[in-house]
Parts: sequence; C-alpha cells; structure tokens
Amino acid sequence: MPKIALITGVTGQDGSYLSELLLSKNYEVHGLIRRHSTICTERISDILDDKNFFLHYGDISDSSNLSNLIREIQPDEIYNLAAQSNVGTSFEVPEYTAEVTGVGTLKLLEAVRQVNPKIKFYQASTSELFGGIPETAPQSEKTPFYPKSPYGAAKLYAYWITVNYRESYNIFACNGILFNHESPRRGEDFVTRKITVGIAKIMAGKQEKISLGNLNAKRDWGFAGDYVEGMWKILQHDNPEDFVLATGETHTVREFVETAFEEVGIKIEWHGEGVDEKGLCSKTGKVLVDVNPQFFRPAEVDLLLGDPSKAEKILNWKRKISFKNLVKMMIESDLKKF
Ligand code: NAP
Ligand code: G4F
Repeated sequence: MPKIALITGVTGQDGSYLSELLLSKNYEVHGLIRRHSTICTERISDILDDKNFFLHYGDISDSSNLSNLIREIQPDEIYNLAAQSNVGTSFEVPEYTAEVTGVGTLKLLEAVRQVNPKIKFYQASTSELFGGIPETAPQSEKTPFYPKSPYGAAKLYAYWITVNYRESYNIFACNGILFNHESPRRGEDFVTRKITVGIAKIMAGKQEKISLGNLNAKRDWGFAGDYVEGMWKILQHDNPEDFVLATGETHTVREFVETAFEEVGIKIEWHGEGVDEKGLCSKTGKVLVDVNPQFFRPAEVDLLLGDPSKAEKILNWKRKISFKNLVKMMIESDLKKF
C-alpha cells in the first residue's frame, strides 16, 4: 500500500517541493489549501494533474475542518508547514500570527490525538527560535531559545506543544529546526528573492534600484529542495526526535547582494554608512541598492549559523547545493521570468 501524507501549507515554497518529493516516492499526497480570490497554485501547477495528488479546502485555524480531513484521509504522515511565515510582517499582525503559526499547530496535533495518535507528525520549526543570542553560534538542538519577533514567539509555542504531545500522548511528533532555505519559488517578500527579482527587473529595464533594510544581518542560507528531503528523513527515523537542518555557513545580506549582482557581471561598490549607504555599479557609478528604514524591524536577529551535525550523523542528511549555486539558480530563474 502506498503511504498517505497530508501537507498543510502545500501551496508554499516548501509544500510544493515536499509534494514533488513524496510523489516521486509513490506517496498519495493530500494538501490543505485556503480559498483565495485569485489563483494560488502556481508553485504546484506541475503536479495538479498527478493522479496521486489531492487538494482539500481548509484552514489551520479551523479545528473541525482539520479533524474531518484527517478522519477522511487517514494519513500515515502529516507535515505541518502552514504558517504566517514572514518575520517582518509578524510585527504588523502579531495576534493573527500567534493564531495561525502558534495555535494552529495545537489544533492539528489535537486532531491527530483524537482521530488517530499513530499518525507521524512533522512540525516546521525554525532557526528564528534561537533569535537573540549570537554568542551561542553555531546553533544546535541544544542551544537555548530566545525568539525576537511575534513569529518567533508563535513558533516557540508550536515547538513546545509538539514536544509536549510527543511526551504526553506518545505521538511520533518531531520538530525540524530549519535554517533559512530559499529557491526560485521563494516568496518575493523575503530578502533573497527580493534581491534576485530586483536584479532581473533592473536588467530588463523595469526597475531602477533595490531598496533594502538591514544589510548586516547574517543568515545560514540553503536550498529548499535539500531541506524537504530532511523533513521526510526526520519522519522515517526510528524514534521521534528534533533535528537542526542547516548548511553550517553564514553570509550577510550584503554578501548575497554582491554575489547575486556578480552573476549578471556587475561589481557592487559600497559607499556611505547606515541609512545613507548605497551600492553602486563599479563601472557606471549608478545607484543599484539603497537602504530604506521602512524595511528595518523593531527587533532583529543578527546572526544565524546552524550546526547540522546531528542530522548529518543520524539521518545521513547533508545539504547538496552551495551558497553560490543557490544564488545562481535563483538569478537564472528570475532572469528568464522577467
Ligand atoms: P511559505 O512559502 O510562506 O508558505 C506558507 C504556506 O502556509 C502557504 O501554503 C500558505 O498558504 C499557508 N498558510 C498560511 N496561513 C494559513 C492558514 N491560516 N491555513 C492554512 N494554510 C495557511 O513558507 P515556506 O517558506 O514554504 O515555509 C514552510 C514552513 O516552514 C512555514 O511554517 C515556515 O514558517 C517554516 N520555516 C520556513 C523556513 C524558510 O527558510 N523557508 C525556515 C524555517 C521554518 P497560502 O498560499 O494560501 O498563503
Ligand atoms: O528573508 P527574510 O525576511 O527572512 P528571515 O527573517 O530570516 O525569516 C525566514 O527564515 C526563517 C528561518 O530562520 C523562517 F523561519 C521564516 O519563516 C522566514 O522564512 O530576512 C532575512 C534578513 C533579516 O535580517 C532582514 O531584516 O534580511 C533582512 N532584510 C534586509 N532587507 C530584509 C530586507 N528582509 C526582507 N524580508 N526584506 C528586506 O527588504
């Protein structure tokens, strides 16, 4: 019998890659999808017609809908990827973020407990949990948490309620503590994609410059396709445990900008400081990047650098795509698109 998986957040970056991976492993894949007034299935358009792929309307905040779906689908595995996932936006909509990103996880776990506690459960936890203690880098499963945003605080609740349902009810519930992972399917409101889309539009003459916030933040950026493989491996392990998935490398936003412009043959020279800093084309002197305080956050996570050694050792998981190749892949895709 093929395994059956239910994915919340199926229309998102990770949901789309994970669906493709599970279909390639002969799973029957069911995705939870919200009703939109416009089409939101762009990322899963290639698999919509797959005979083993099914979509169900619902919402992570609707407990009766979640219970009914689990009863109907009887999945072997649930991957909870649904979230208000933008950290900056979580400062604008903190209560909504808590409801969806935090309490939504409880609703899904409670449905699992009531309908079938044998279902394996994956929770999309995050390096944002580590937040504000840069001196503890690199960050591993043992690093203390200190979230710095409403998103991080909501994910902290989701992390612990997952651990609690594992310990209280013996549910195979695991946290994947994933560091930033990107791809050509990354939302355009995240910094990497904002940069690669911006460059593609500048090259096409459709945009003058890219306006960014904190250029000094450091992130451990990997490729989403590698990370969904890790999610699957976490649920195939003999015991329910929590794992960090990361590259073990960190880069500033500034370095991402420089590397991405290099892909289109432009060298960036930085002039000025703070909000007056600008990135100029070294040949023409044209301003291609500037700083807009609108994109600063009320609180910032300065440094994320993950230690993936537990996952490498126990799950035999390792990222395959390097930072440079990730940037190249995203730029190439956006140059074609725009
Ligand atoms: P994403 O592209 O923003 O996708 C989020 C998904 O959640 C979308 O399918 C969205 O549906 C869905 N969603 C939002 N609110 C919902 C609700 N109320 N009910 C049902 N579905 C809802 O995020 P991602 O990058 O794929 O990340 C997947 C998960 O991993 C998220 O939980 C994120 O917080 C977490 N995570 C991501 C990273 C990363 O670097 N990407 C790192 C660590 C953890 P719509 O299409 O309808 O909006
Ligand atoms: O791309 P970002 O918005 O990602 P962030 O905040 O690190 O969160 C992402 O990764 C988390 C894992 O660590 C996930 F849990 C979360 O769901 C999401 O996927 O911002 C990265 C950095 C930040 O320091 C931000 O302040 O880039 C900085 N930044 C500078 N200018 C900007 C911008 N971020 C955005 N989104 N837009 C800017 O213009």
